[in-house]
Amino acid sequence: MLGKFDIARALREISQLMTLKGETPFKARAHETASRAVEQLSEEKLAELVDQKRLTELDGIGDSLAAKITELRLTGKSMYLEDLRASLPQGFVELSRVPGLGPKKVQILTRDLGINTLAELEAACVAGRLGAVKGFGEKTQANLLDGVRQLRTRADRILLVDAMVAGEPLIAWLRESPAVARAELAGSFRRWRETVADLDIVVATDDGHAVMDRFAAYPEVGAVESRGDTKCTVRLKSGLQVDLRVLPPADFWTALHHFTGSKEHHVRLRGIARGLGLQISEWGLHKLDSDGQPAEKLLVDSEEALYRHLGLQAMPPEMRENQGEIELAEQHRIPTDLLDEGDIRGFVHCHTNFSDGKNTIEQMARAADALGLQYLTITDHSPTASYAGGVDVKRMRTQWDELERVQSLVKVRLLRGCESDILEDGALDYPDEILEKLDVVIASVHNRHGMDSDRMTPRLLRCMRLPIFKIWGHPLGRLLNKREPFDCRVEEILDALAASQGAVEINGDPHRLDLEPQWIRAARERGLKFVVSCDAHSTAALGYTKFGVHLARRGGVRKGEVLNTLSAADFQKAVRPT
Ligand code: DGT
Ligand code: CA
Ligand code: CA
Ligand code: ZN
Repeated sequence: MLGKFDIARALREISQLMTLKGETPFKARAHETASRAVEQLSEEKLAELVDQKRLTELDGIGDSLAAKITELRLTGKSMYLEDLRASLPQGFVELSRVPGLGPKKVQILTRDLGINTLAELEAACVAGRLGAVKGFGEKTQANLLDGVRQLRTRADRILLVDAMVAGEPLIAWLRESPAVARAELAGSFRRWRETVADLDIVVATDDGHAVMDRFAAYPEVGAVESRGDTKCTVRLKSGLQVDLRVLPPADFWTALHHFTGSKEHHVRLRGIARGLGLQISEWGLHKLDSDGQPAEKLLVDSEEALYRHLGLQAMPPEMRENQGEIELAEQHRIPTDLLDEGDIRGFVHCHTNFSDGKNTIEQMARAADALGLQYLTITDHSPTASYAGGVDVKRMRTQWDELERVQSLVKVRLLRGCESDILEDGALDYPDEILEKLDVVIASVHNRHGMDSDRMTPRLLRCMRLPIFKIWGHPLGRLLNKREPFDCRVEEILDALAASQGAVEINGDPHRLDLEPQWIRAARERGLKFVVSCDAHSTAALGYTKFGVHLARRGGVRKGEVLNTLSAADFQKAVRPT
């Protein structure tokens, strides 16, 4: 007899296969909706509805869906699903996930080249065998090869923002259990890494088994992969793995610290501990006796306490990568005024429906008001970014009128800005007389990312040296899991910017998170100032600022180094020096 999660999963698979086969979207959606309805029932309620043939009382479940659910419940399978699976070539589902490869094309590849797996598709692309098939040019072949490789890296690590969407409700679910004294997400997630391989959760409890039962019963869990006395690993339906450790409350802080990592940071600390006759592990901090065996256990009731025992200054998780922070901690030079979410007073990089944003200036302004920020800089795209509806000079003037109108309605100070393309030769995309009338100029590369360093470096150098204050927007142009940072001599460009007038953007869009910490540190060494931005294309995306703040913290950025922690008046002066 199948439980509700297995039934829900089968219904979801039916929905997915229907979509792939090109059936009417309505039918696929009905199965998806039914799968959610089943998931939300208690097991008892499900049994009752099946027994009493009352499933059709549920919203959206008609006779045919009720029959499928009953069949799944009673026999463990669905003939409909089996037929559906059999009607699709082997490997069909996997291959359909490749961007640019629709159901029709998959069928052709399977029929003409016998391709059934991603690996076979990759090999065929590399060997140039697709060219022989009608409808598959050389360009398609190159794109599909890219697609396969993307799919592979994407499967490896997911974006932090997606991990958050998966992890936060799960933590909330655990905290609802009376057995849980404390639950926290650890690992790369807690260190705010831009991508994570899996989620790690640490729970303090006196009843580990109750916590693991609760964990395994989480509705999004697809399978329990392993379960022991202190550790349980599950895979969510999305494919994401989650590791849970349960410990007695007294060991919580050393365990949280251990599973926060990074491993490299932790290995260094263990070495330092040994030098002091101590041993740290997930199970606590112990003094070693004369035989080198753990003896007395020291009290650790916070992460600060752990660092204190080791003679080190504490630091937040974002910095724990063994990239110089241990040396700083030894010298007590970890900044005590690291940038905080609450320090940000203005949004600097925001798009509206004048270019490719979803919302109007007024909606963006009201949202900024609601969030209590002091200023909002509207920075739509410039004309060369035609794909993004770049704003020409005439419309720029219309925008200024609109800014004036909206300003009379809102509290937040509205500033005029632009995100100007850095053209191929390094020039900006507006005439000087327009640039001079703007409060804020962000200069970003949006095309020709593939230039080699010998062409990209001079392009950027020329732009950074322009005698106007510019903010270097999403500096290296990376898109996480999609596009690598472009190739250029970063230090040289930072030198040029430091010698001119300008600041560096730390872009908080979770698909970008650009600049990386190593380059943030390089910019700081040159005394450069930053703006931490959300690069919002909607009111909801104003919230991306927090990702920027934590990225900045990974690079050790202090509040005083960030221009948009200033008041509106001081910010305006800083970005428009006279
Ligand atoms: P990820 O999952 O690749 O995004 O990165 P992490 O850092 O979350 O790595 P993960 O999940 O393998 O392990 C979580 C933490 O557990 C890690 O940051 C430190 C700790 N840890 C795991 N394995 C080891 C180990 O072999 N030695 C030490 N010292 N710590 C470990
Ligand atoms: Ca992890
Ligand atoms: Ca893990
Ligand atoms: Zn941009």
